[in-house]
Amino acid sequence: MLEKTWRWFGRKDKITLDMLRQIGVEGIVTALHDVPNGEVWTLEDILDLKHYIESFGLRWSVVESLPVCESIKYGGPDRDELIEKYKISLANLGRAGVRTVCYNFMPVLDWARTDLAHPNGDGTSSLFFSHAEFAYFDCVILKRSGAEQDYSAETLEKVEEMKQTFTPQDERRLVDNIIVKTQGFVNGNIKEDDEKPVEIFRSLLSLYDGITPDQLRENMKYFLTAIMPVCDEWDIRMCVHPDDPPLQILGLPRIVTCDADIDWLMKAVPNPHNGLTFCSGSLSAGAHNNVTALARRYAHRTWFVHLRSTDVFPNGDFKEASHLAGRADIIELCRIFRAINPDLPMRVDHAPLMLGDDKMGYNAGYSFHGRMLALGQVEGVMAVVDREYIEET
Ligand code: DNO
Repeated sequence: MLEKTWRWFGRKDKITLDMLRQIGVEGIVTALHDVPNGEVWTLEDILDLKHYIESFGLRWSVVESLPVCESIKYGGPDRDELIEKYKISLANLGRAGVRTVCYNFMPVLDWARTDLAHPNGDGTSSLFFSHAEFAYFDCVILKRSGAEQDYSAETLEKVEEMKQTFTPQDERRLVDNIIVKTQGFVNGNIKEDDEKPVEIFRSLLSLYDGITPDQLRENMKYFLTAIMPVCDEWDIRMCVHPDDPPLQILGLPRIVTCDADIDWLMKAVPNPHNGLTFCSGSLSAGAHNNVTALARRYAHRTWFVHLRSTDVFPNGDFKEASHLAGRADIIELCRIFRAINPDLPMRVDHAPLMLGDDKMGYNAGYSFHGRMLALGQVEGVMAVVDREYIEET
């Protein structure tokens, strides 16, 4: 069976390690959330958190994330210095025996959603992405030059309609959802208490003026090539998280969105320590991706699995689905990953808000009851898949 892990946000997380061991979690996925981006993770801080996790009979299985600074992504003048610091943090993780490291190479915005509590009709709610609302944010709030060219006539028509009805509160909610609430807790660029998030965001976007996807690719290859010797020395498995959603947004270059992108990345740095976080939810949100085919193709370079699924609508909007439905066939994915590596760490990713989760102030996507139900569902799937595998081999 894949290792059952859970994303935990550190000692401040309202979902405690004591709760997690009661629901069958084996491994913890976490980060030194209090260390600002770009600063070294000291061995002392790493060991302190590791020992805390172990005192509950759990293990620190995966780092999510050791964030890559913007300057490394766009190739700023201080990138070599930042890469050196990144290498020291990696070596310290290696010394402490925490050897699977998730990161992403998405410029400015980590993941994006427009609605964090889209009603499902049964009293629960899920995360949702609306192209029209995103376009409204881009064209009307952000006022990005040339933004209109990136949207269909149908989407722009909806934006015009929204202009008639949207209140300042609606606009504030969109800003919060797109660049504040989903970003702060992932050590993103915008913090919950930033007073002018839109202005900060605009200046961050401008860092990428003139950076093409090919340039970003070169910068990613440069970064990976530079850190591989440390990864080899300490057996650190780097696993890039795909872009979520796997689409071009806000005029930014995005380079981990599809089969061709992943193929390029695996070949550009063929070292097996350059691997993937197979996030079935993110990949499934792009109608161009066949998630099962991607898993078959890249399971041998996958060091961490996020299980989640989405429903994608004809206009491209998407909603996060049950772990047993939607575009990602989680049953088949469990078969594929189980056959390649039964010890692979797996976490259920975002899940609905249910049974009072909405009142708890959890980080967007990271409910307790919703994720617990999802873990139960996936654990059941894994138990069956495991038996199938043993009987067949
Ligand atoms: C969102 C997460 C991402 C992920 C990072 C990895 O819920 O899946 O924020 O942690 O992209 O670096």
